[in-house]
Amino acid sequence: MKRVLGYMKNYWYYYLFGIITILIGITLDLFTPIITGRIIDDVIEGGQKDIFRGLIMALAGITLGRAILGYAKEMLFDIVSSKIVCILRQDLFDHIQSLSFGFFDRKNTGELMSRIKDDADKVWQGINFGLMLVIEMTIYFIVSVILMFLISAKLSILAFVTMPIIAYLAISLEKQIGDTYEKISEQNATLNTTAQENIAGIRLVKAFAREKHETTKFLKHNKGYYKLNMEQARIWGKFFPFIEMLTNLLPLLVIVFGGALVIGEELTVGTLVKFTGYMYMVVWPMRMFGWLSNLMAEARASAKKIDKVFEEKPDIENCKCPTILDNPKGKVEFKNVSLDLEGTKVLQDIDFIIEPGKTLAVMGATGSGKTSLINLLVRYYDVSEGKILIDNNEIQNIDLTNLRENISLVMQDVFLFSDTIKENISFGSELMINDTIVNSAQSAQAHDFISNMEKEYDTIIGERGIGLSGGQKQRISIARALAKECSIIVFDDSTSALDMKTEHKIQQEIEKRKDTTKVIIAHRISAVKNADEIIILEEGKIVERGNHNTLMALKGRYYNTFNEQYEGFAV
Ligand code: DGT
Ligand code: MG
Repeated sequence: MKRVLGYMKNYWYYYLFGIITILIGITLDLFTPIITGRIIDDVIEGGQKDIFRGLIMALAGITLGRAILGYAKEMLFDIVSSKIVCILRQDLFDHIQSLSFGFFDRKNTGELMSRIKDDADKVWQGINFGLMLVIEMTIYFIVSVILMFLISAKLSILAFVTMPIIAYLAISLEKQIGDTYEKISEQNATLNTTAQENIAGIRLVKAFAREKHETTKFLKHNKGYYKLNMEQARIWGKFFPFIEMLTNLLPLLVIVFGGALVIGEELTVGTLVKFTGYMYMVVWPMRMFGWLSNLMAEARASAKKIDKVFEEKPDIENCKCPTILDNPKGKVEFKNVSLDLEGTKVLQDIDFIIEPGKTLAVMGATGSGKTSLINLLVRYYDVSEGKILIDNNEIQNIDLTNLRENISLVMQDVFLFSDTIKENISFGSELMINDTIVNSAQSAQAHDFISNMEKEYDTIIGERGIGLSGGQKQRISIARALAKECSIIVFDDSTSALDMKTEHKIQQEIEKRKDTTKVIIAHRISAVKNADEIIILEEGKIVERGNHNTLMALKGRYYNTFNEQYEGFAV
């Protein structure tokens, strides 16, 4: 909420103009009952026909003025609230971008989508017509009440008897609706998550013929959402008729008692009409009170939810005086590194040095900590113990962006954007020339299949690379990493979907990069055997290390893997 108020402060002049238009509008409105009163008292009863035209013209003028002011007011509030929510949404998106892996491990996509879209929309409603109406209603209410008292204190007291009851009903309504809205908003996030996950994983769902299971799951959340909405409608249903009844009763009471005052000649008919005119200006805000407080409660709740995301701080922070690596040589050093995640020892006492241009290969069973090693190198997580150094600089002291700019990573889980192949390889780097893109694709053995496509590098690939084979996706992600041209490149199980021949060709291309330090994570001996050092991980610890020959001579795990993979082949 504070954040939204801060943005609003920056645009105070829009609100000032908005309030001015509201004030002028209301002032014009206040003349309407006076004019109608005069038409009745002076023209109809008093027979002053000469002023009739003037009064009618004044009424027409007021109507026109109201229309123009109404338009200006709507526009002002629309513009300022859209501006503010646009900035809020952008800041929220940027903030989410800055958060660390740990945050995304805890949150799911659907929930964050709800914050960016639905909650921001609710805030928009609140600071747009919500706020506009609150200001308008309050002024209307106060001014009309004063004028009513000035005209007839007796009638006013009568009219206000019903007011505390309406206020009580509206406050109870707001509280109950507020509680339900909280649940509706949570359920909305769950519904979003369920739909998003199902659509993203639709192929898996179909492969396992689990459509029915997914439909049931969605139905459950959908029904929950429906029930909560019904609960909200029921609460409305419970209070609304009373509010309606009381606000309708008010004019009736005024006409009956006002009529009596007219008969008793305490009041003229014109004054009664004038009074009734102002009374309607009071009734309107009263009717809106419940609905408005509900709308504002929702906006407040959504703003609070957005604030919660803003309160999240990245676990991985940039160093206060960060070092910038200028053309690093690419020496990588792990010094007794350990990583604990939620009480699990994922890595323990990892120690190695890769000299610039050399290759380290990492092998190990699934879950042994290979990817975690890389997550530490690019600071997705920070080490629990030990140090990681690049060119003798501790990575915690290196500027975070600079660190990541200097490491090229082919992730195990290939991610491609629904964009052109060219965009996916250059990844938005406008400075990248076409030659770099094509050369990288050639090295990644992707150029041929890309050239065979109708639009070649301009072919748009579907979300996550739909329309491409697993191996094609891997090759594009390798091309993306090669195009980045860094002094350190990491391949996390990135040739697993390729045949041995293609894998070998890519390897040869990578080996040509003599100045690049390479980290290759793989399960196949063929992918690691040329490395300068091979380490074998087991439950987060290095259990064997050496090059191909020394490890073979050791006749340990590496040797056994070799025999399993090459059984029956003479190599
Ligand atoms: P792979 O890719 O299947 O061959 O396996 P690795 O060797 O790449 O395994 P890795 O590093 O992804 O995971 C090592 C262990 O760490 C595994 O037991 C799962 C655990 N782990 C990974 N990420 C997280 C996390 O975010 N939180 C917790 N608590 N544990 C994690
Ligand atoms: Mg892995």
